[in-house]
Amino acid sequence: MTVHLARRGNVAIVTIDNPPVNALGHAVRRELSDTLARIEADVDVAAVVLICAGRTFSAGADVREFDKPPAAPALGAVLRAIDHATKPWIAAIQGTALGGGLELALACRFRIACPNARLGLPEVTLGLIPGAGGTVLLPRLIPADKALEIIGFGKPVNAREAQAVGLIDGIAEGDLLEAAMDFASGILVNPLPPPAIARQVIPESAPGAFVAVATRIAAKTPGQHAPAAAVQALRGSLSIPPIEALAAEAQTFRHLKQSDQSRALRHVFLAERNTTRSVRLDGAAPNDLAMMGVIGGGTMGAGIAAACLLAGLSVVMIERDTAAAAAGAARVSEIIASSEKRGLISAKKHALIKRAFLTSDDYAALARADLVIEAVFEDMGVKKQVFAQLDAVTRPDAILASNTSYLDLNEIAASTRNPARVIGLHFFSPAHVMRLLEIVMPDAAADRTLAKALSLAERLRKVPVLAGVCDGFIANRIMSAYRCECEYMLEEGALPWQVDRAMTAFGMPMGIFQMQDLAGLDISWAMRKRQAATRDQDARYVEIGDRLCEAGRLGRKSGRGYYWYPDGKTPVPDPEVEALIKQESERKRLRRIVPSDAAIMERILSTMQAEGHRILREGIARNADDIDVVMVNAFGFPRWRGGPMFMETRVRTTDTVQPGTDGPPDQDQCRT
Ligand code: T1G
Repeated sequence: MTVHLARRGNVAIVTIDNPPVNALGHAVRRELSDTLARIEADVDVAAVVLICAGRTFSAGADVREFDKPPAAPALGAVLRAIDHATKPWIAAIQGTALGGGLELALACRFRIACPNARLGLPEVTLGLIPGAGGTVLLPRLIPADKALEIIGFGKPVNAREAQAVGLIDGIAEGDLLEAAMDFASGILVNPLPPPAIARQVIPESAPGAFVAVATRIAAKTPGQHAPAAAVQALRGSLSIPPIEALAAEAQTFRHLKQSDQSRALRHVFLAERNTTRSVRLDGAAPNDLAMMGVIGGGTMGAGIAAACLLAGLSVVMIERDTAAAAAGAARVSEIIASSEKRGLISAKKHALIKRAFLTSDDYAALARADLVIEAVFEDMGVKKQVFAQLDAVTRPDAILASNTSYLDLNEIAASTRNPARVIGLHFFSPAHVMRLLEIVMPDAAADRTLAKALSLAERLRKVPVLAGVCDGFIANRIMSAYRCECEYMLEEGALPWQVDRAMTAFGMPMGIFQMQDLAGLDISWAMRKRQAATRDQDARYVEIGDRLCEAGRLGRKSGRGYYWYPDGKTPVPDPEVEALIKQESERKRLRRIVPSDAAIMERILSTMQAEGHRILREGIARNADDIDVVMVNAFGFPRWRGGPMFMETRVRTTDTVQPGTDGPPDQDQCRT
């Protein structure tokens, strides 16, 4: 049973109990429908309280059912029956009421929520629009522009915001069920309002407000079908009878559900939740970590320390001297202050964080740490020295982690007294924001070590992806491969701004050359110079980056790189770079042919896919879905395209770049 019925006086209590998030799967829909019929037939029932068991109200339709044949009753049918119930239903909301879960609450005559509840219609994040009446009922409860804001952006609102716009009828302080029972007894003495479906739509809250929201939605979601469809559905439901609007909504929903973009978004949603499904290990629970050590207070170390502090962990940050420790502490304090300023934490939480944070230049301060992460200079010698000191001062059961982005973790582990407790935790900058965490597994790492790392990932609400030890693990290795392919394209006829334009038109947040200018060209230049002696002289090697650095063009920080930055931040195509690139083509006797944007993206995609297959063959990634999760979360590969591996196997439509099938030959020299 997933739906339970109880009675208290003349109030029926309907409880949905379908862990973990009370998704409205087939069993729930069927039992809810049966329960509604029983209540309608029961003359002793005057009102109904609908509540969910566990930590949250319903999170909506069951995402795992979308690719199965529809099973009656459809959610819309169940909700329309509740709309027309002769006894008023009161939705009592805790946690989140999302998607079909909120639509279920909208079908109820009243809604009350806990103070920390969140309510939303996030269907556009799955490439859909609400499919059970959300676009029809919501603008009959709140102003049309507010309804469009919620549906078009897919972002939940909190209980107070919901009450302010009229989405809920009250906030339940204290026990939710008791508050709902009190609310029920209160409504029975007054005339009932009509169900939302029978009300008139509420006009926009100010002239032009609806169009303003629609304009923002279009600007924020270029290339995406669902947000545009949401605007159209809302606009329609304001001007046609609800029955027609429901039919139009259902038709649009069915169409979107079959679309490549929705299948891609649902793929990423589930893939992000499956990265560690079969890796669940005993030996560590999320509350098994209390004190963290962070070695290094630079950008990465400060970001990691801030992420841990914001997750409620205490942190000891070690730097080489008091001045560096103070600078690191200042970086952390700036991040935490910004979090409070943006309303992400309260002043009280900020004060607690301050008390949980210690900086020192003495490793002895790490004596009680449960897990220590080093984020020092990317040099094997420096890292071995750090681990030697950690060996000497940390508890024997403490986990030692490196944030290295490419050094050999097996070599680092082997330099310690107990390699079983060493692991890689590769954060992406800014570490307190980026959700991806590559958990890099040295050969000797014990299960307990991995369990602790997974526990930290869960505590930090990161998306953990397991990676084997290799140069660049998964993310940076694939990025190096397609960066190299883009440099080939420069020699063969493309220009940086054309490649970057093709990438952003595809949906990437930034082109590869603008990204390199942002990171600084000198870092990889120094690495290439270090590796020059061992480089395979017969392999293709692009010298454009070297020429740029030799000319003092080190990227945005020097005002010039692949681009010119006249104002210090806006990239402008630079004729000098064009001339330099053409000289390189001429020196290599390469005839320049300007490629199309589609050809550029096809080469980039096929390079990502070819490197992804190598990574799978070498066992560096556990499956192709993990690679998609990495590319979406590390480099902003557009979620609505699913990831390079998804595109290769499951997308065959004209509106996307047709990925090549045979990737480029091995290009080891490119990974520098
Ligand atoms: N269906 C099935 N499983 C779901 C689910 C869903 N809607 N939402 C979450 N899960 C599973 C998830 O896979 C994981 O499983 C577990 O619950 C915990 O999730 C008709 C058609 C609710 C805010 O888009 O936003 O309704 O790994 O790790 O971080 O118009 O899950 O434990 O086996 O994310 O605490 C609209 C999606 C659907 C909400 C909880 N609803 N879910 O976050 O836990 S379309 C959504 C979330 C729809 C209607 C349309 C989050 C959460 P496992 P989690 P969390």
